[in-house]
Amino acid sequence: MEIREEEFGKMIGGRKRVLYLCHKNADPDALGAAFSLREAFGGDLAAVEGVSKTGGSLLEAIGAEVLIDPSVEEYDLVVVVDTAVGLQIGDLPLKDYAVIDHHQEGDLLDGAIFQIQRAADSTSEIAWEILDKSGIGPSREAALALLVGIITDTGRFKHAQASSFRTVAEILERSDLDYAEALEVLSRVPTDTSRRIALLRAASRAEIEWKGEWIVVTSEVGAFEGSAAMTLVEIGADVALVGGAHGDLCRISGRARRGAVLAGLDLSAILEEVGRAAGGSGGGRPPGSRRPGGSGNPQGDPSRSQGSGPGGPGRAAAPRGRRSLPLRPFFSPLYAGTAGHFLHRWAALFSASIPGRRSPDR
Ligand SMILES: [Mn+2]
Repeated sequence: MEIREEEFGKMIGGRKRVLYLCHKNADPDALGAAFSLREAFGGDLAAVEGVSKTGGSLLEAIGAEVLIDPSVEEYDLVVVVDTAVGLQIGDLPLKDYAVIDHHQEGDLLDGAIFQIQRAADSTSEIAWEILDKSGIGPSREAALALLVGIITDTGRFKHAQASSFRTVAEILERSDLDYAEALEVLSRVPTDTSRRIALLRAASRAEIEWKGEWIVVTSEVGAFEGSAAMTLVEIGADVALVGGAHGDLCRISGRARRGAVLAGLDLSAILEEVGRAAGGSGGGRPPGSRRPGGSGNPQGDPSRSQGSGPGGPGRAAAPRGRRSLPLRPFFSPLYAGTAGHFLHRWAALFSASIPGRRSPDR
């Protein structure tokens, strides 16, 4: 059941033990939203498997502890935060649970007691609205956590809509925080050598193909597929697909240049089609597209368009100008062979599906 932000308190009210559960490798957006809700409504804060480096830096700044892989059966209600995809929480068997998320539809929505899932730049923004509509003023720590969540999920406002700026202004006005304090949290994140190496490897292993007038680049790395794909787009690809093997799964992240998306390239739709051809399952649509008349969102930054979660790649084709939501990377069973082998199959299917339209140069 989809509920409104102001109904959250009522929905959570009768539950004695509530767990706010963040996805694997919990980032500041998941942690910020979960922490502020936990603080406002009571309960425990947890993440599956662990938190990201930036997430760790945030936790240190706000002095919060997170339970890692707690026994979910001990809780009356589990609120899954910042994902609606079962695989992102290790396919935990959940009985009574809710979802608060800003991503595309996911497999967790069907069984949820209630959910708030809408197109927003971050889950932190939704959490802020829940607090605001409930008349709850967040602590300094919660305000800082939400702020860092919004900053990181918008790529430091590179992909931000007006509502994110508005929320940040509200947070700053109502807390005695300086914006610089949030930036300070982020500057404390240790430089990740393995990430730099992954990006350099992605560049050195890049295979470049002209598809019509598009430059399609594929590469393979051991980790940081999303960052690697973004880097390849930044240095010249119209479309970048980067794969990596993770156990018996292949994780593929795609990125497209903004100009290419504006010219009509819908990476998510293509990935969905390719995913079906490659044996994946169907994908979801952004929450806004479920409602008649659409969400009326302004154009987001399509360059963050990715393949999607384990429910399948991509979402339904978005009309030109529709906001592109941050989708999850695509996971697919890794058949015989390496990620590279699999990626080539993907790239070939992808190339066959890509429209031969030229982006305006910008
Ligand atoms: Mn998020």
